[in-house]
Amino acid sequence: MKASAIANANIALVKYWGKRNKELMLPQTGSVSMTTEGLQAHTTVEFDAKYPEDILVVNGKESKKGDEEYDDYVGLFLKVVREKTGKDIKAKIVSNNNFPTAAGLASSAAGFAALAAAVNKALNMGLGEKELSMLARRGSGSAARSIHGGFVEWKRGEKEDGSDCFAEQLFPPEHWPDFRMVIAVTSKKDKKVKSRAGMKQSVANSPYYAAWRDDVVPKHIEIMKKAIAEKDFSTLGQIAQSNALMMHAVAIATTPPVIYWNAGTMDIIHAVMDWRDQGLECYFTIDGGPQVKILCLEKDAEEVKRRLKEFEKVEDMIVTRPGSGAKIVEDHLF
Ligand code: 2P0
Repeated sequence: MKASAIANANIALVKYWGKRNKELMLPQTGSVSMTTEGLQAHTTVEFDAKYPEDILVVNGKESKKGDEEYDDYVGLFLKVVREKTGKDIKAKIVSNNNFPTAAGLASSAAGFAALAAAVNKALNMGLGEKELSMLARRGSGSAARSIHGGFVEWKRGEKEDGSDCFAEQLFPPEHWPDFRMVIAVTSKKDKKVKSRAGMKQSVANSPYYAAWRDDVVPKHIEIMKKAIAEKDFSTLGQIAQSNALMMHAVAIATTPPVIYWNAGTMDIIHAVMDWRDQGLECYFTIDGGPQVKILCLEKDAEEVKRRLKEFEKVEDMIVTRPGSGAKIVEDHLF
């Protein structure tokens, strides 16, 4: 009853910001993402009666029942697994990320996609990709998307029980091999407001929430899917950038305000717009943290990197491309 899996983080091109059902982790809207290559979580899980209680070790930091990290995330997820399988054996979980956690690099997406895949194998649950996506969703909404590689749509679904709420691959990574994201890391510190809390507040009181949910996202999803299918980079970039700004407008207008940007974020936003005016075609997107992800094509990635290097506030740069979905590996972490 031991298994390991790896999964990559995904970056949303049309964002998920808000739930309609907290327990089942059902989103207010659908979303579209790209699974990255190499921004990876590697997770090993073992269910064994020798463990008196669940133990979680993420990037070397241990937590268990009573700790926020366990209670609010993995503890809730294991409860779902135990309800589904009827097995109440305790587990040890070890997970490592090769990128900064909790700073807007979607660490929970990669982590829960890897954990869901590993648990499916360890407990012999026999879940197919659709069910696996729904299981990952119960750990963290965006994890539903990291089950798949390439370009992915997480469907909102209509049913109250969540049985039509899962992610599907739109196109595999090979569809667009010269697509790139250059991630400018402007801070490696943990963010103050987790996405989960921020989006909850936005649904509750952002005056722009209804417009985001009813007007913006459904329209952006349709345009985005067509742009991906046609490899229309200009349309994809414009919509991704506009969608990110609108999500942040919703968040910023929340009480208390949810502001993820720092001074470095702002500098890069302006720079990217200037570069585009000068003929370097690139666009930005930003998630629940201060990092800026710059979308470009392979031919321009080196130039984007070269220009970013001139920013003192850029602590690190990561270049990624469309990557693969969650997979089982034989390499156990303990
Ligand atoms: C996204 N984000 O679509 C959006 C954009 C952040 C900004 O999904 O509560 O960690 O675990 O479902 O998935 C981050 O939120 O939140 C996220 P939960 P999650 O990528």
